Amino acid sequence: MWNKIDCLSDHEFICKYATTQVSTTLINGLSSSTVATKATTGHASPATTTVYFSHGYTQLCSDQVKAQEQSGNHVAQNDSSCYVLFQSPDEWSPARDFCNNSSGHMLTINSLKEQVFVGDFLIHYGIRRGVWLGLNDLDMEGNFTWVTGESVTFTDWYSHPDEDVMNNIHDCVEMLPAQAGVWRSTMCSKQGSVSALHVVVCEYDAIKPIVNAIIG
Ligand SMILES: [Ca+2]
Ligand SMILES: [Ca+2]
Repeated sequence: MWNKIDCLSDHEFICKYATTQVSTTLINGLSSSTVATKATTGHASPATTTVYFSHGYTQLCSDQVKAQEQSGNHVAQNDSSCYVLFQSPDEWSPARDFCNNSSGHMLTINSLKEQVFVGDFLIHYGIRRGVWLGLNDLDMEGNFTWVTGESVTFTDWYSHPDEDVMNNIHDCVEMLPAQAGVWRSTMCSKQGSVSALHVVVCEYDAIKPIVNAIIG
């Protein structure tokens, strides 16, 4: 029940604040210097840039992803995604199905920040081989799309697309961590003596934390 009373009398009071979503960038405590460097130079150099990947931070990953970490697979979390590194399957289509069947999807790079983070993650664990991206032009030559249906908002092609991308043999895309994480179109599967040996990164949604900010 409410009651009208003199405004000068002593009372307890309660303050109400808006609910705030935690910025995972702040949780990670990471700097943006790597992103700035890459934006300036075109490609980040792992030898000279700040490490953006925060080793061991997986608190916002699902129990399923944490179980992968317990099994010995390398796991990382950044912003709204968690990433798990697998050494197989080697060919693109089985790798895509493998990620889908584990309630995730093949790695999609949607921003410069994600590109730098994943590049640092791979370098941290000494990955030199090509890493499959969930990007392909299997349906229409030259029209590259993500397996998730996400818009293509960022690319980091190794060379001019006309030189390397627009052909009917190279319909899948790999990231090359040993070459500053640049992307290159390549064959989706083993052809003759050419191996399709690749590393697979599956991407999963991270848990979105909600905290109530309580001030003084
Ligand atoms: Ca992504
Ligand atoms: Ca193609």
